[in-house]
Amino acid sequence: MHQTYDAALGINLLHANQAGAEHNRAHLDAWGITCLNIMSSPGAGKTALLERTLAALTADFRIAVIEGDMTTELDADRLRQYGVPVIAINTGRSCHLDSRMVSGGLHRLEHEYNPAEFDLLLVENVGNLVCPAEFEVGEHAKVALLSVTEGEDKPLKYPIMFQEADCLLITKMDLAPYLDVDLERIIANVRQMNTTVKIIPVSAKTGEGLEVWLDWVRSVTKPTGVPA
Ligand SMILES: Nc1nc2c(ncn2[C@@H]2O[C@H](COP(=O)(O)OP(=O)(O)OP(=O)(O)O)[C@@H](O)[C@H]2O)c(=O)[nH]1
Ligand SMILES: [Mg+2]
Repeated sequence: MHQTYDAALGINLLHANQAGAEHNRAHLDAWGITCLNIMSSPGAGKTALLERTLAALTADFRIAVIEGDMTTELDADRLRQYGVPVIAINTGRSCHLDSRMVSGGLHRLEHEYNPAEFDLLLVENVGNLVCPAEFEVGEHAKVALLSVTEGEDKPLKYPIMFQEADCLLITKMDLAPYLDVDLERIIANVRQMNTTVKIIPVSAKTGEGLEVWLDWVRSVTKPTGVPA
């Protein structure tokens, strides 16, 4: 039996969230910060990618992180080791960050630092391939990760994430030789959903593809602050 979905309630929620996202983006624009919303299913490698990204880019850009997890500061603590401000947001029972939560994070950034000094805000969303794609937080671009262990069909089964993404990283490429996975099939399925998304196969373990990813991040980030 199908459960009925209250479409009107869903639309109202998304509408309110969108207004908050636009408000957040106006603040980010005023501060000269580029914001990337990084999303994937649990464990696809978001934090591992951010570790490699921070290691490579903190010399050139002033970076802050908002780390969304239902509970714990485990990921936030991993990223704090790179010497950047990491604002942890625990979403409790919610499976995604929303614009109100991120607004709270921006207020904390504003309270503790001079936000105009930052160039780049990396938001690690809660691990979930569905809801984060629908709830904008004020980002300038959406980055989705899909690991090779998840199966070629995921872009077809979870279309919104792949339709919305500006950049898609196919992660854990080092594991591909051990799996029955067809990279060309993954890419073809992503292309069915999105003809323009930038697709980058990467491995946080071996470093494969990371320069292409870092170049993409550089291309969307304008340095305005003073490197620490
Ligand atoms: N072999 C391999 N393992 C990886 C790679 N990237 C991440 N992992 C492993 O995958 C697991 C999950 O990685 P995380 O970076 O924590 O994934 P996440 O998407 O941040 O997970 P959540 O925040 O819980 O959703 C860890 O055991 C990582 O070591 C990779 O490129 N290759
Ligand atoms: Mg993580």
